Amino acid sequence: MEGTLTARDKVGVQDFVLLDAHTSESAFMDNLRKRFSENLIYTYIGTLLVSVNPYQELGIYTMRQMELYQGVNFFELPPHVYAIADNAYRMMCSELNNHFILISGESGAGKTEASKKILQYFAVTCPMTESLQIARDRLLLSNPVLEAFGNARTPRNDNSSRFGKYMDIQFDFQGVPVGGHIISYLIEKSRVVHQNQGERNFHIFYQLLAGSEADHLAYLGLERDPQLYKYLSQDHCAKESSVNDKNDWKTVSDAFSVIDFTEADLQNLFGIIASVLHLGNIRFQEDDQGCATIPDTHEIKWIAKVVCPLTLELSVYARDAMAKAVYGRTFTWLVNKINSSLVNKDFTQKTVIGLLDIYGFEVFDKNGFEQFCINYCNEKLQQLLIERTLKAEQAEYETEGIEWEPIQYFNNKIICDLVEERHKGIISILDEECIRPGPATDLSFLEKLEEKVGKHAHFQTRKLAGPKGQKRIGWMEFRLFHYAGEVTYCTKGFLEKNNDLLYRHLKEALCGCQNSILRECFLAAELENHRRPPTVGTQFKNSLSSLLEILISKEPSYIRCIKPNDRKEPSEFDDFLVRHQIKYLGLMEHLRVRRAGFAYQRKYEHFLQRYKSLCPDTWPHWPGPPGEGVERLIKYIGYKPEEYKLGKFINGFINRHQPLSPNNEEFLVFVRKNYILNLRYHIP
Ligand code: AOV
Ligand code: MG
Repeated sequence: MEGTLTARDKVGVQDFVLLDAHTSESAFMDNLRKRFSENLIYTYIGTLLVSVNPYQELGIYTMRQMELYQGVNFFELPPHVYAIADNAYRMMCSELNNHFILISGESGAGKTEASKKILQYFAVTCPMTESLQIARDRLLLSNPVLEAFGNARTPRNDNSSRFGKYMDIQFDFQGVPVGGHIISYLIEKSRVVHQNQGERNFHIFYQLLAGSEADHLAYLGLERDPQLYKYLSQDHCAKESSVNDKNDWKTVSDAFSVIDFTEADLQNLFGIIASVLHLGNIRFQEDDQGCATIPDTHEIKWIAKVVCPLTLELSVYARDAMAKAVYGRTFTWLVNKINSSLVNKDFTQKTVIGLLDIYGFEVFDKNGFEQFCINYCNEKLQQLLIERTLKAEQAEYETEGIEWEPIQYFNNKIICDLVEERHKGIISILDEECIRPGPATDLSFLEKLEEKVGKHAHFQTRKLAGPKGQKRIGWMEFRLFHYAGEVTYCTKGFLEKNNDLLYRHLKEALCGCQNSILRECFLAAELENHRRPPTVGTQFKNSLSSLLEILISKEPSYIRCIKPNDRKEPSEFDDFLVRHQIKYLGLMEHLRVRRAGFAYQRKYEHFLQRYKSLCPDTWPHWPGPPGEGVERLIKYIGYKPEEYKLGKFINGFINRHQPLSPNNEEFLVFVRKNYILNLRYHIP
């Protein structure tokens, strides 16, 4: 039929499951590209949402859109991040359980934007009482504050998250948002003292200089021009057109007043930010004995307002270590402070929706300890996704005795182990080098790696490089073959950053200083504790493992973000780049499992509760075991046998002779993939 394009030809299908049975990667790509060119950035794979960063405002996040998605069945409207949010919310309300929404994808793919849209959706659409409006506002306004202190420009993203963020939004039994809690993960504090080509320091420094009143700046001893500050002028890109520091300062200041920060808090907080800038401008000179002296004590005066006394023996290293420690701990203080304003003690029975927005996988020209941690974190989340979708789902069919043709996928557990395994993984090897007596260096660490994991299939160094023709690896470098691609890391700085030590006399100075925030951050007890604190790598590993525990106990929703091009350009769809992401995100495998599997799975009792009104036998109440009620219900609706499967009744048989027990939870109903689409028409 030449010349007549059907809607489907033009805009593709909104759920990849609806593509032809033997979908190839090219067909997948075609569908995504087609939709992207029509500004349709969202597509489902079943209930998973694939999102392509449009790099432009599309007008799809209006109040009207939010109202549209509210309480509507998942597949009835075009795919949207609001549908994911709404679905999680409805399920939480009806099943009274906890959920999380995991947003993943590489740096610049749109995770943070998605998480903000979700939070806004809840803020606007959830029921609200007057007394709880403040809780809602605080939840919303915690975002600009944390972004100011925790985000920065990188070559990949002008507003790149440099910390990981997990936020619980807490709801009461009526679905009213009543409070929240934020956990932050490893902020990249080295950025405070050093930025690579094309990067900036954290936004807050520029915002303060650009937006603050003249007399406030004078009070802090600061000038407006960021170029005057060593920590802000390393790459001459202090002025970044796409970031509006002056306006953002206004947003952040307004937010502070809502989140319960007092004048004194703010004075102390910006005293610290200013002192970090002054600290960076301290210059040292060598005297006759080879010791460092400070020729110009101008800056010291300003810092001494905060920290006193400073000795003259500071080296550049100590100076930078101090700036990093001060900033890092202040950030933690900030998160705690925000948390205390989000606490709501009036509600004990709460359910939550957790939002996870971390730093995405990243590869730069030079990759250090920070990229190593960030990419390891991404491996862990990919692992969680695999475990919970590809692996768990297939295993479940097996235990439920449902026929199944296994689908192969790459399991990145092997890379997680390479990094984190006890006594054997890279983090353990690094820790050993950090604590062993004798001279350990970044080079000796590399040699240990070669000795201990040199033969690992996902590891390489120059010495043990694989076949010829591969990209060069430098003398101080090692390469990891991550699930998302290869990254070459330079070991320079690994030991120091993992140790993260601060000279004792600096700590003493900070413990005794006037600034009450710093006094909270640097407790005197720390000076008396002579045990070595866990290294940064080990702390991060432990915090990720607790994060996974938090997530595993909740019902998941997934958003997979894709970056359409490397130039931050709208309407540009780089086939090579997108295809690579589809591959490593495992989207084809996910589609195969989804298609062969069952689109809709619910525990018997939940299914019955939801649909019992469709059948006179089960309405208003089914007296028998839920599994039998479900059987009766689907027979009545007229499902054909090939359109659904019921999970094993093993527990059912036992339960029939026993009082109802939590084991009833094990009953599962599997409904054939397209069926839930039809089912909705039956709903009265
Ligand atoms: P990220 O969170 O995934 O990267 P962001 O969410 O910060 O990426 O997105 C990067 C930029 O892309 C944003 O600043 C927006 O300009 C644009 N963008 C993303 N999503 C949308 C959207 N839905 N509509 C319009 N523009 C969008 V990182 O934090 O770097 O991993 O560490
Ligand atoms: Mg982000």
